[in-house]
Amino acid sequence: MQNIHQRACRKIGKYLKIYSDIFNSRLLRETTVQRRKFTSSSPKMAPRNSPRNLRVLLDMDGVLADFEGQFLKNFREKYPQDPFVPLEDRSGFYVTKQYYALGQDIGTKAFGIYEEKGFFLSLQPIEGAIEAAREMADMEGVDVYICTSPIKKYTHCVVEKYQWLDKHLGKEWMERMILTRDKTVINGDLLIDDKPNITGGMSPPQWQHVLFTSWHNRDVTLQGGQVRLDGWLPHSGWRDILERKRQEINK
Ligand code: UMP
Ligand code: MG
Repeated sequence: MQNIHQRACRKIGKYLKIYSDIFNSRLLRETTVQRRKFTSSSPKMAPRNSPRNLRVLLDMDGVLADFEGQFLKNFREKYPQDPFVPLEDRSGFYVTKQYYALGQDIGTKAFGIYEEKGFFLSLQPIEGAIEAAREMADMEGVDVYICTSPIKKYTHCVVEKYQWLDKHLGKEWMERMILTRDKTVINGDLLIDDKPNITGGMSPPQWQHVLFTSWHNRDVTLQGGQVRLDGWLPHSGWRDILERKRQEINK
């Protein structure tokens, strides 16, 4: 009786051993596959200390497109009898604020100028801007994005900003477009923008502000980590600003 019992136990033990061998070998195979899966994707990851691309955010109005010049031209053509603010006398970011100071009705007329259909599409490129944007986008180690705020009355503005980019820089630039009323939450290394105080939900923002000189900000004192850029012509030094930042982020 005891013999039968011992034989049965040995048999069960043998089956258990076979089962555990199968189970362990499957487990081992799966783990190896998992490990292989992980290691096969790792060559795509950048090696630890390899330099990363510099991310540049480019504003449109006042940096690529001449908002101020077109505004004045249209205002004077539409309201030749009304007082206006010559570009040399512009101060403060909001052109409408300065026109409201000339009279409530003048301010309302000023608002209407850039809310009109066709205004944003008609803006002339700022001298050297298109060439600089193209060159920047072609630079190795530099990623360029357009970062622009539409007006609240967006009907024409939003679509015309896309059309403007398509017209002057081409279809492939649609991929670079960022439309936002809050630029502080956008991730970048440099923001090239003519607005002196850019505030929003993220304080401080991740980017360094390159203040692009415009009529309204000529006399503004730089603050925080701001640097100034006086236009897009070769002597303006935009390439040096980018190069310095690229070195800084890869230190
Ligand atoms: N803008 C106004 N009022 C002004 C001047 C400009 O609403 O007096 C708008 C025009 C642009 C926006 O859509 O502000 C400026 O956009 P950025 O250049 O900051 O992206
Ligand atoms: Mg601007």
